[in-house]
Amino acid sequence: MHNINVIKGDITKVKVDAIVNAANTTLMGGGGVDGAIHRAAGPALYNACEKFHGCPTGEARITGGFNLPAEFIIHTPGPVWHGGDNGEDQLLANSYQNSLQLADQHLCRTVAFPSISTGVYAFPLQRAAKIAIATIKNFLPTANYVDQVTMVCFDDRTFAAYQSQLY
Ligand code: AR6
Repeated sequence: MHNINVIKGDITKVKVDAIVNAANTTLMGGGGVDGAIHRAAGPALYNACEKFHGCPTGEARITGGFNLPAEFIIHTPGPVWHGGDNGEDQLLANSYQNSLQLADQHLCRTVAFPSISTGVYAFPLQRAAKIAIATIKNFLPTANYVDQVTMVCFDDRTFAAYQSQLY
């Protein structure tokens, strides 16, 4: 009923209308999935991101996909985990919600996310997975175009956490 699927893989290889990047507020690249996306997309992505002059946590910005199979890349800085009493849950939900809204505004049907904030930013995995899946489930019935959302998990532990939230 909900068109959400969870796969294990590398998000730079996924052919969807838009992939989401777990960026930082500079939007100028970094490690983790952000580094992988910038390497795979090519240097033109850096030039495109420069024009935004950064992005606040929980908001999202869109660029082309350049050398990626995806048509668009949506960049969102998730929250850094500071113990959970600093608005982290809401900011993480905002990252998913604002990314999905931007995808829908750009007429995207298929969107893929990495596990935002659960790497370098240290957001607890189960808690992040719960927020991510709930936000996507709530969004889908309101969408005009987005009808398939894929969580692309890089390792078994992440895959298991998101998979467990589907049911
Ligand atoms: N495909 C899918 N998932 C991946 C890939 C990939 N190619 N590579 C890593 N992951 P992280 P964050 C997973 O640290 O916690 C960057 O430096 C990874 O295993 O990339 O939001 C930014 O510039 C983990 O499950 O993002 C920021 O400074 C998940 O992606 C900061 O890190 C997220 O881990 C953002 O930290």
